[in-house]
Amino acid sequence: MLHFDMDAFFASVEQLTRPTLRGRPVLVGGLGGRGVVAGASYEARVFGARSAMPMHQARRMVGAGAVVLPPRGVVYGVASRRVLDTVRTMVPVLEQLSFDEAFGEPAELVGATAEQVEEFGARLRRRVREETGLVASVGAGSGKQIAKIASDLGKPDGLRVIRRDEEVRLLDGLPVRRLWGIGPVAEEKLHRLGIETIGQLAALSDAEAASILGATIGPALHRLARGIDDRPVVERAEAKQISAESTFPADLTTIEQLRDAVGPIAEHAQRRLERDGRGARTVTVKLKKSDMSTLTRSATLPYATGDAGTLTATARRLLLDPARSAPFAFSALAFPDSPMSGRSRCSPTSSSSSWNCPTPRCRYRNRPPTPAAGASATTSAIPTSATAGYRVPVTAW
Ligand code: TTP
Ligand code: MG
Ligand code: MG
Repeated sequence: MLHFDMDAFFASVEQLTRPTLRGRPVLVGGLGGRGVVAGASYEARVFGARSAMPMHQARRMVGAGAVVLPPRGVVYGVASRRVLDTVRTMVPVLEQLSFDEAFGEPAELVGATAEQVEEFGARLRRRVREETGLVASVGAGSGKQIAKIASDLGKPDGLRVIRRDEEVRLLDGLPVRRLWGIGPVAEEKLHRLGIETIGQLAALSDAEAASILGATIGPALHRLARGIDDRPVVERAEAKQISAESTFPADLTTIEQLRDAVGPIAEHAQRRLERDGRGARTVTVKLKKSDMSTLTRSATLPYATGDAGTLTATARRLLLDPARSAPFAFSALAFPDSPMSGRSRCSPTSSSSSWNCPTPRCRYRNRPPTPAAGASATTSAIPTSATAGYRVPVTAW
């Protein structure tokens, strides 16, 4: 199994496209007061700057030489496709994990020696470098888990092949959290029992692992901990929709509150869109009323965009005034569609209060109620105690 992951992807694309930035500590991310670092060049990491760190902290660490840039999602998307296309010339079937990394199992490496795998990995890295100007680190091992750990160990600008006989020793010493599928909750459970390393988890019996981690995933994690990982490479369809939702502790009762509430939800979805290097054409706002019924409104832009201002403004235009309609309990915002894909299911027609969905059996087909009319129809179904306003939960999926 091979795994590649691009080195400092966002920052490297910036350095590639703006040559004066080469060799300099580049921080890509939010520039505002609460902005965080999306990507940091290795020159910036020397000072301790990392992804997900508050930008002001990273800036302070790097000092006056820091180059701080806003992310350019569309450019990273183009670079990502170029990298993937290049890798596919040598590894036709890829399982993409994010836009800068993927697994592959090239047929010509079945039964190969470690030296042959090393030669192949070096060739792959060279080709990516020549075709895209970007650096990929490559890892190889008997399964996905080990290959991903290997590419990490190879960084920066490296290649690491983990042989069968090194595998167990290497896995045993790593913290349990490094194991696929072990999140903070499982980690906490294991820590409470004094199980800190993958080796300690591997040493449990099957029954013990199942009782701690659950009968569904326990046995699978236990197998991974023992270095048994036969998961195949599976090409995935790209996610077509990026969404964010929010729940509020108290109902929202005014259009101003609702407009304010949409801001952070839209930004959250926009950041994820940007991380994927994509844009969206269709913006959907989903509102849940106090009676738990939902209302979905969409608008399709003439072009795909990743611009936060445009996406947020579009979402805000789709809102309904709670004063003129039934209160909402929940609100969600989705940016369906990758840049090139189709149109929304329900689009506002001439005005945002009148809809006519092109889909024949859609509930919004030929149904253009004004918000006020829609409101009166639904308000009657809401218990009086719940009509106070909106309560908006956030979930991301
Ligand atoms: P990573 O592959 O995790 O990181 P990286 O490519 O910057 O650095 P390296 O792999 O060499 O350690 O993520 C790829 C890109 O995803 C990264 O360049 C920026 C973006 N990203 C975020 O926006 N937020 C994050 O928290 C992380 C980890 C990455
Ligand atoms: Mg990377
Ligand atoms: Mg990555």
